[in-house]
Order: sequence, then structure tokens, then C-alpha cells
Amino acid sequence: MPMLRQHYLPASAVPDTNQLLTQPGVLALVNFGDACVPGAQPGIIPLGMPSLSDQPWEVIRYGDSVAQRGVDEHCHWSLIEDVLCVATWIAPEDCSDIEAATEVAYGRLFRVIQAKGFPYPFRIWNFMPDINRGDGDREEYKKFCVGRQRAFDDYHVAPQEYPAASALGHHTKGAVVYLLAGRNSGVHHENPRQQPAYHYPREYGPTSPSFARATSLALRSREQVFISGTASIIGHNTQAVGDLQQQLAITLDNIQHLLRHVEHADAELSAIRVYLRHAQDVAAAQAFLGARLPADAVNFIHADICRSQLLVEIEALASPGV
Ligand code: 3EB
Repeated sequence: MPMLRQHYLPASAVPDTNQLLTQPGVLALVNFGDACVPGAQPGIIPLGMPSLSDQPWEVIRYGDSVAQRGVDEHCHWSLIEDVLCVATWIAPEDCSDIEAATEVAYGRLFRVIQAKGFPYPFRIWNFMPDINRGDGDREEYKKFCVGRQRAFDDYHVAPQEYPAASALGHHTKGAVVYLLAGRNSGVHHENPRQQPAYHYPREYGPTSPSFARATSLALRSREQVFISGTASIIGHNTQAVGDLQQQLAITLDNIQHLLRHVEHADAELSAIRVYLRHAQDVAAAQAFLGARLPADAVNFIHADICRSQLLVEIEALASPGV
């Protein structure tokens, strides 16, 4: 039964990317490193954020055919059976107007997924430079949210249709948005402990962030749950400012609540990314999470979180246990 899988490769297993990309079932290779530029070929997705735990690659697998790949509208796409993966990069010079550039990038993604018959994104990742630069409404993340919201409006995507997402900052130039899309819609979920992000109050920016807390989807298998980047937020308020351990505890709590809410409390977590604002926090984060998460499924990533008071954000894929 083909489930979607995302797993990390250790730095020691330097992959032969050409060989891997032509292997049946390999949809895409995500690279955690210093560059956020279009991959050398479709199927390679460099994000511009280094792994702090020496796992520079994530392999996304689905089904058992060899992927078809191509480039359309400045988008790199990979397709296996009923999952389409599309990535597009924003050039460094275009990041000076991240609002406009984001709307353009999302427009391209929407046109590609629609043209290919996969109009339903079920997971979106966004990575951009200087995410916390600028005061108030001029903060880069808030401008990004305005541009993203505009694109969702342009393509008539209603808030109830926003999929799971993550949005983080990195310390290199250029931005990337990539997504997974299907022929049918997933089911989007909220977390009862957290205000829907698309209903955050005005203080968080001129437009609310456009994402769901999770999207669940049954491909040709049992249902999987794509858990959005989750942080130390209750209601709409940031909790435990300045306290890494507490933020980790509240974040895990939020994830547990969400999984209970969607009736997948005993799911198996994989593809766990722990985004840390401060690289020096990795030992403390590892110590705290070690007993609470499956260690081999965790990758620590150096990234800025979209609220400057947040030190950590965690995302994962929840799949039925075996
Ligand atoms: C939050 O809960 C933390 O803008 O796409 C998490 C996941 C966050 C996705 C996004 C933002 C996004 O508001 C930040």
C-alpha cells in the first residue's frame, strides 16, 4: 500500500543524486544546506537551511514507479502516480519585494498544479531570508503573508481549503516555496488549543497567515496526517518567551492535542523537523526531545521562526503505526 514517506539520510551516505532520482518511488530529494537556489535538476530541492544533526538530505518517496519530471513556469515538478511535487525559487534580487514575489511564485505553483490535474495542495513549505527583519507590518514575514493571501484569493482558494504549511527564515539569499499536491482534496484540520491562523487578530499583521494546522489524506493507503509547523502558541499568544524547554514542552503538547483531535493519537511520527533559532540550542533540544520522539526520525534544522519570540517550531508526518 503506497504511503508517502519522508526520511533523512546521514551526511555519511552521500547520495548519487542521479541514481536516486531514477530509482522507482523516489519523488524528490530535499537538501538542507547553505544554498537556496533552483536544484541542479527537477527533483532536487535546496532549501538554504543547514541540518544541525548532520542529515543534509530528506528523501520523499511515494508509490513504485519512476518519477516523471519537468520544468514549467519556472517551477520544477516531479510526479509519481497520484502525487505531484512542485518547487519554485524566488531570486535574491526579487526578495527585496517579498510580498509581490510571493504572489507571483504562488501564482506559478497554482497554474502548474492545475494544468497537471493536481489542483489540491496538501502540504506547503516556505523558506525565505531575513524573515524577522522590519518593524510592525513591515516585517518580512508579514509581507510574505500578504502576498500569499493575495495569491490564494487570486486563485479562489477559501480559508477552509488552506493546507498544512511551514514558513521559516534562513540565513542565505533567495526564497523557495514547494508543495505536495493531489488529484483530490485532503481534509484540513485546526487545533482546538490554537486559534486558526487565518483568524489571528490584527496585531499579527495586515493579513492572517494562510494555513491549516494539519491536512490529512488517504492516498492509496490508510490516512496520513501532515502536521504543520507547530510552535509554543496557545490561542494566538506566544507562550514561554525566552524558555527553550518550556517552548518545546508546549509545542509537543500542541502536536499531541492535534493528533488526539483528529483521532490519530497513536500514529507514528516521522520526518520530524525541529527548527531551532539558535544553533547552540541543539544539545538542550536533543536532551529534552530524546525520550519523547523517535530519535532516528528527527532532523534539527537551523532556521528563524516567523515570530521573533519563538525559539523553536516542530513539524512532522503522522502515519498509521504498523
Ligand atoms: C504559528 O503557529 C507559528 O505562515 O505558513 C507555523 C506554520 C507558523 C506555518 C505559515 C507559520 C506558518 O503561527 C508559525
